[in-house]
Amino acid sequence: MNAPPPPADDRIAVISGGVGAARMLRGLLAAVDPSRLAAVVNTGDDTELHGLSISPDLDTITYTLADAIDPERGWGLIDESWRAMSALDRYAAIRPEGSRAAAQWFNLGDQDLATHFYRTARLREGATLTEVTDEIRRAWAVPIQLLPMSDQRRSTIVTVADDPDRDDAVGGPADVSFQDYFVRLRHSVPVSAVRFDGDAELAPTARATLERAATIVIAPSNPLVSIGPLRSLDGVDELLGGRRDDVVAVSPIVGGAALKGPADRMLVELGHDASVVGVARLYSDIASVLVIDPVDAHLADAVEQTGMRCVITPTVMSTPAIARNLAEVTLASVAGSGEPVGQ
Ligand code: FO1
Repeated sequence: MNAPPPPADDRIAVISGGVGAARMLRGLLAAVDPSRLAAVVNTGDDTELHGLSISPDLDTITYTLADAIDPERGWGLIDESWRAMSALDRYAAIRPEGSRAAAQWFNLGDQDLATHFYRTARLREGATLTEVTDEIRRAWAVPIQLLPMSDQRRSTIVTVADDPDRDDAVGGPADVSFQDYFVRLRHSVPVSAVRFDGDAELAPTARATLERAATIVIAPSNPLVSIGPLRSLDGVDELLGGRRDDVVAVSPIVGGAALKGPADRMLVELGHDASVVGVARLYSDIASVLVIDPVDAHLADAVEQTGMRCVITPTVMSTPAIARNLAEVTLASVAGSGEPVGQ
């Protein structure tokens, strides 16, 4: 017999990718007390370069909530310098053929490197990614809980039509890591499949948070490669499906386009609709509400035909006031939100 579900607390768990989720979290921070917020963050994008453990989505959220993000790029630190990257020129010039040392396609700023040094050293000392993430959060005085989805590696692998840089010069489909697809290939090559590799489980703190939080928000992140890795972990879809009435998703697609990144193209290439209806079909088993932008209001009936309730409010977070309104409307749309929003 299954154990009875643990009692809900008053927290809000936010299932998060990178940039879109970070902006949504900023809106939520303006709307509710920070002690109520916990982000469960994608680590499928994590990579290892120069021997360093890099967690881009965790860092994007940390730097955004610390007001230290570069606002133009949406990743990395503001007022960054790139001297270490430039110094790799010397070694790139003598690197033997076939060596991947001194890689320069993934830009690590001088100050950002300190985060990767710390994370790598602590993981090597035996700390879990959940512990290290909390330490980095404290160092940046981020006031909400940040939880990696897993303490083990679950890597997003993208099958691309061709990888022009690969060694064998044969051409044709190739499996590459998410950062190879996103940064090295500038997400400009067609994708024919996405899978998630690695024996990983939902981290215990992330699990307890998803089980107990009063409300679960799926942030406006790429449903396939930012939310998909968490959903690929054992038991997650069952957990969310069992709490469907408390789960609300915000569409990352507005007017048929992704606000950032390749989500729109990727949805089409992988056989989905690049529209709020396509997003609703992906989420209807695990969430009861989809929040969409007014430009998509004409698709509200089609969204509701998937079995989700549709809520319409501006979702393009171009100002703090819009982000806060989106947070408030999102929370008010689901039963479990409990108390009225506001501090
Ligand atoms: N994105 C890029 O487009 N180019 C980069 O060189 C790059 C470096 C980088 C370094 C650290 C970091 O935390 C993020 C970085 N990103 C870069 C962003 C990252 O690839 C994406 O934001 C996510 O993985 C997609 O959510």
